[in-house]
Amino acid sequence: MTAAVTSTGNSSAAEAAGFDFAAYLETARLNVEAALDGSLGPERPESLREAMRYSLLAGGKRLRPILCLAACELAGGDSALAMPTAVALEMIHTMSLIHDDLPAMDNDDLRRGMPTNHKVYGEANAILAGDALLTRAFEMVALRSPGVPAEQLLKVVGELSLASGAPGLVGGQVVDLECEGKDVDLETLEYIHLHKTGALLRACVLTGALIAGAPDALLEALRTYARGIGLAFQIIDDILDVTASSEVLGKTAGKDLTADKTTYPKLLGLEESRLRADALVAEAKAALEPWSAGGKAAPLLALADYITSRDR
Ligand code: GRG
Repeated sequence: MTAAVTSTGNSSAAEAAGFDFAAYLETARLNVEAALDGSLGPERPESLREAMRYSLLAGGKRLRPILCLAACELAGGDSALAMPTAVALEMIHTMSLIHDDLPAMDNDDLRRGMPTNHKVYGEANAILAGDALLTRAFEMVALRSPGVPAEQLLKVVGELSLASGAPGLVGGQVVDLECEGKDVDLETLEYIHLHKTGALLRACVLTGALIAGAPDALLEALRTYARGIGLAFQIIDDILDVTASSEVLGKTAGKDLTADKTTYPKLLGLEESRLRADALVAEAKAALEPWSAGGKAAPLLALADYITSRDR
């Protein structure tokens, strides 16, 4: 289920200091899976609930909710209080995957090792299941986050809105679609990925930290961290698209080439792309250095390494 966490490269430093990242990741993932499983209530009609659950419980690395929980812990908070927000983040992510796969967008038929939502439930139902997941995400925060002060929840709602809408995923997706088949420079590519991929990863760490009442300086450090891991994540995604199989990825490999998309390997070559991803992860980790005392940052540091060492 999880990618090969035993080959997490630089996280061996954290492991040497007594932090077992593989165990951390697996425990967090199981907790997230349980929370996701219990997150959908009496949605009606049943056909809508089924389509929502199909994609939400289809697996995936659960990186976004785990980042949220880890940031909450780093800021000294109780990660149980952040779980509804962690679930909300995975709902937004899942929704974006459902819509991304639609014929009007990337037109894909494989996701998380299973037929895409619209292949199973039809296009209209897939659009609506995505819409319902997106709105349910906000319900999770606003109405199903006991124990978190309203002022903090309001900030969380703000971050989720920024990450989802025109300033985030939607904006990035529009530019991405507009650029298909065109020559794209590195600056535009970075814009697309900071919005399509980076914005939600930033919301993950910021919301987790906000729930813990983190000071501004830590929020700023987390923004820098998120920028680094967001871009690195996408560079690795681009690399895996050309080097990994559909079977391992659980989605169609080689898609970027078919769709005539500009990618980091296309602009920089594979070797240079990997070096860039490594440098971005190093920048991300450096931002957390002042907050690393007592090993509190170990999960986020190891998660940054995991992003570049993952195989899917
Ligand atoms: C959010 C309102 C709203 C609309 C969505 C379709 C769309 C607009 C945006 C596309 C966003 C998108 C699909 C970006 C790609 C991000 C990415 C690299 C996804 C893969 O993430 P992984 O590898 O996947 O974490 P798993 O399956 O492991 O969760």
